[in-house]
Amino acid sequence: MENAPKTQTLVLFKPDSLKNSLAGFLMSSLSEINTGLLLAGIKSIQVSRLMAEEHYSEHKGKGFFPSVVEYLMGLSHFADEPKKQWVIALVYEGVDAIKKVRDVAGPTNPINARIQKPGCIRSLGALIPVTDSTGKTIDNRIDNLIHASSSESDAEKEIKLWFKPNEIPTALRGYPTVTSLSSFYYSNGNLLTSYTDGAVCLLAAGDLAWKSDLDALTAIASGKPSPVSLDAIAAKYIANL
Ligand code: FUP
Repeated sequence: MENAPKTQTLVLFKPDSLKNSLAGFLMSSLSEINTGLLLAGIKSIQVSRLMAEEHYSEHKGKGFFPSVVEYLMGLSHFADEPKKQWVIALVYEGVDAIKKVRDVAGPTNPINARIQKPGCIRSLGALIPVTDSTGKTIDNRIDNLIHASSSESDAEKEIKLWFKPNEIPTALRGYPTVTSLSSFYYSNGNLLTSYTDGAVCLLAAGDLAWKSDLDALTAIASGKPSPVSLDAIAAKYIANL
C-alpha cells in the first residue's frame, strides 16, 4: 500500500455546510485518521460568478444551472450577508483519494443518501425546487454540503481551477509547474500582455504557474487554440480581490 499511486482530489465545503456550522464535522470526517488522506491545501474563497460557472460548466443549459451557480456563490444561503459569501476549498491526497472522499460524502442526492448511506455528509442535505417565472417547478437544486471530484481528470481540472500552485505546499503539488517569463493581464474577459488601466495581473514574470495554464495563456496570447479557456485560468487569479 505504501507504494500504491497517490491521487489528489478537490473538495469544497459549500455554503449550506458553513451555514449549518458543519465545517468542523466535514474536516473530522475527512481527517487522516478516518480516511488515511493528507490535507494538501486549504483556502477560503469568495466565489465569483465566473468561478461558479466554470466549476459547474458541464451542467450549463440545465434547469438547475443558474440556481446552483448562485448557491455556490453563497447568494442562496447568505443573500444579505456578503461577509459570509465564501466557501472553503481543499485538496486531499492519498491512495484512492477520489473514491475515499466520495464514499465519505455519499450519494449526490440527499434523499438517496438518507436511504443508501444514512449518516453520510450528503444525507444532511436538501432538495430545493427551482421555479420558472410563473412559479412552476421546473427542476430541483441539490444542496448537498460538499463537492468532491469524480475522476482523476476532473480532479486535475478542478484543483487547477481553484488553486494557484503556491497555495499548495511544494511537496504536495500534484501537477507540473513552471516559472512564467512573461506577464499576463485580464481585462473585460480579454487577455493582455501589457498593463492597461483597470486590468488585473494574472501572472507577472517570475511567478510560478501550473505548466498547463502557462501553455494555455501563451497560446491564447498568440491567437492559437487552447484546450483550457481563459476564464478557467483567470478565475483563481481574480478571486478575493
Ligand atoms: P456530484 O459529482 O456528486 O457532485 O454530482 P453531479 O456532477 O451530478 O452534480 C453536481 C452538482 O450539481 C450537485 F452537487 C448539485 C447539482 N445538481 C442539482 O442541483 N440538481 C440536479 O438535478 C443535479 C445536480
